[in-house]
Amino acid sequence: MSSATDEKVFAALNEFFIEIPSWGFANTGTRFGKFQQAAAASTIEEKFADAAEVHRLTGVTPTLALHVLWDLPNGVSDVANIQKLESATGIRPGSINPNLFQDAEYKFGSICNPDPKVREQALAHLIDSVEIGKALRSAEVSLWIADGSNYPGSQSIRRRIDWMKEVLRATHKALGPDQIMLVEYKPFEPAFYHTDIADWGMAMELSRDAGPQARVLVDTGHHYQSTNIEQIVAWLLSCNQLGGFHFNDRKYADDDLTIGSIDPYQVFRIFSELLVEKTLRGGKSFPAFMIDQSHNLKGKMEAMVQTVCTAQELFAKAALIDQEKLAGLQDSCSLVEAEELFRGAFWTDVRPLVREWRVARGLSADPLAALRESGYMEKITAERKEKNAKGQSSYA
Ligand code: PSV
Ligand code: MN
Ligand code: MN
Repeated sequence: MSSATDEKVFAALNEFFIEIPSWGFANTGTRFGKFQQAAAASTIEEKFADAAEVHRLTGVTPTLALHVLWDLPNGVSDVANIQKLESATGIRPGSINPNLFQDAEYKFGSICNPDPKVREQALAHLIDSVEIGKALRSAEVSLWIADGSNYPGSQSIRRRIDWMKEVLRATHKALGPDQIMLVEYKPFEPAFYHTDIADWGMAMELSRDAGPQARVLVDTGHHYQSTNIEQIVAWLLSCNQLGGFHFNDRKYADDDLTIGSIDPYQVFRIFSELLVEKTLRGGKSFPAFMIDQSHNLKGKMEAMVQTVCTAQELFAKAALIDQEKLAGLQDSCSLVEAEELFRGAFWTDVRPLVREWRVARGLSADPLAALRESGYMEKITAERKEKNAKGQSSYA
């Protein structure tokens, strides 16, 4: 590899940061059951400690996404505790994720519920989440709306659009100048007939309608099979509506598997679109990169470190693409040459270069090996096993 290419990849890696989710450290499961892991985090203190360890090892995860109900169950009153943890660990609170899907009153929806009182309650929670974000100086408020219905004719899709627009406009009004409201979409689950925000078109319309500080959040697991996600990314970039990503991989539905474990080429193609924006179209910054995974079989610490390293490697591969040369080949319709250039970057083993980049920053060349050697997992297993055996968790 030439040193100019090395420098290009190093420069790209210097700009690569990815947020990790608090819920990725907690005991989760499937709808069939929960497998308790002895080392899982069950308190916000433990989640911050685990996040700090991932950041110490990888150097690229300075922020932790927070889920309001799970991490700040008392809402704004819990802000002081989060600030204390921020000072103690150096990990900054990341995106604030309101929770409008768990409480019994949301059985028939939250911001789309036919009952105006429930919609009001949902709006109050969204505004609380915005206030939490302000107090914590966190930029993103990430909205995933689980609303939908299970049977045709059982709900008015049309009226629910109006209700949703009203609430999202009101939420946008509450934003501070440095905040951004992200609208996430998902085609199904928990609802199985219609979901109120099912795809990027709906999310973009809602985001545009809500106001200038709203954007779309793309969760890679929230599409039908074979959807061309990089094309959605290109469109959102073109419309200046891309706000962030929830990265994960899947084989079947919203499986929340490790990034790139099933289809690494897809992540590479998404990163390539983002790098085109940056290198050829004057893009100033990347949208927010966030992980949205919860592992119920893999150890949580190992899964998180493995995820971050994989994301970095796929980003480095995409940074190898000579985008100017590729644009020339595309213009001359040199199909095979263009494809080979693209594919060639994907098949290049960048791991030695990423290791070099880590060492140059005083990090361990192999964060996963460093985690295993650090004794951290043994320590948290010993500290937490009794509590976890009793089945306590942040979901309790
Ligand atoms: C829903 O499937 C989702 O992707 C949303 O982003 C939630 O906030 C997250 O998972 C955790 O439940
Ligand atoms: Mn998500
Ligand atoms: Mn999801």
